[in-house]
Amino acid sequence: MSRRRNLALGAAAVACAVVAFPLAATGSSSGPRKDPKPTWTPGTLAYPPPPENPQLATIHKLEARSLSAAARGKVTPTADRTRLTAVKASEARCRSAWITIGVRNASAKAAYSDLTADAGPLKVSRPVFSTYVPASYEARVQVKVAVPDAVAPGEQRLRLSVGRERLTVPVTVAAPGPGLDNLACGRRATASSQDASGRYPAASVTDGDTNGETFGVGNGWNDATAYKWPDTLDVELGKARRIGRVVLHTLGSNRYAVGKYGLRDWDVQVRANGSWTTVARTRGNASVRVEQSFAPVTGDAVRIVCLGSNDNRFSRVIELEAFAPKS
Ligand SMILES: [Ca+2]
Repeated sequence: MSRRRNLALGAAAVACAVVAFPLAATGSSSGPRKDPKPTWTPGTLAYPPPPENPQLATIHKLEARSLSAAARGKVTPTADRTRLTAVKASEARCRSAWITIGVRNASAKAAYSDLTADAGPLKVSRPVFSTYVPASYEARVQVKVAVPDAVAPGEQRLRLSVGRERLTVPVTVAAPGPGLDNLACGRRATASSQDASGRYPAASVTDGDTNGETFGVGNGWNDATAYKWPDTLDVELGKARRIGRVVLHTLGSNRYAVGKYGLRDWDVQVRANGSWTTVARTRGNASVRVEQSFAPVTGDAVRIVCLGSNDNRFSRVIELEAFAPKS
């Protein structure tokens, strides 16, 4: 299948993502012709206008049971975790953590809302998220919380606000102790092949950015040998390091579902004295983030041997992390 065909499929996926999102309420996978009518007041628009950057946000139907009595009838900030840890890593670009924040509209009317995110001395990649949210929906966006050089390990807070409604997420700035420092971050990454467009560089799998929403615009590797396996992705660690854990982030986003585009089967290998040894295996994966611990080994490079993806077409990896054992 040609590259042009591939891009066309990508465009179709975007169209489906926009047109079909009312289906999120029903869980249906039927095509656009069977879409239920929008439940919000359409006004002059057939569908709600997209958020500021549709590639970076997604809108979900609220789960009624998740609404506390206090939240009913309100527009409130949300976060996908109750606590965040950002390691003050040796490599500056990895002194950060990602979190998904959002605006939940539990009122009876659609709303335009400004979500503000303030983390004090920590830097939030997107301090203001302005979005339209239909009644009973939630709009979400991923943001990076970075730790500047001057901030010492300790406790900080991410404060989210929508109007008078507040949500605070504690943020632990951790020292890069054993098992916490990503040894792959900033290291040289190469692959058996990479897409010739330059938009899917292997080097981006060690840049500290795990956000799959920016796949295709520089973040994330895509190989160049469609339907051919295996593909390999190597990260040089610079010197022999003791490794006990690897985290692989494959493609999964609002635009590209992990169950369709994510890496499915792979081996993790470590190189010692020029020889590769398999230390972990994954089969049948459908998750964006896969963490694997194994008996600690010493090596100077980590390799992912890609054996299959969920569309059986290309290998796609957003980030690869390697850690020392925790003790
Ligand atoms: Ca990356």
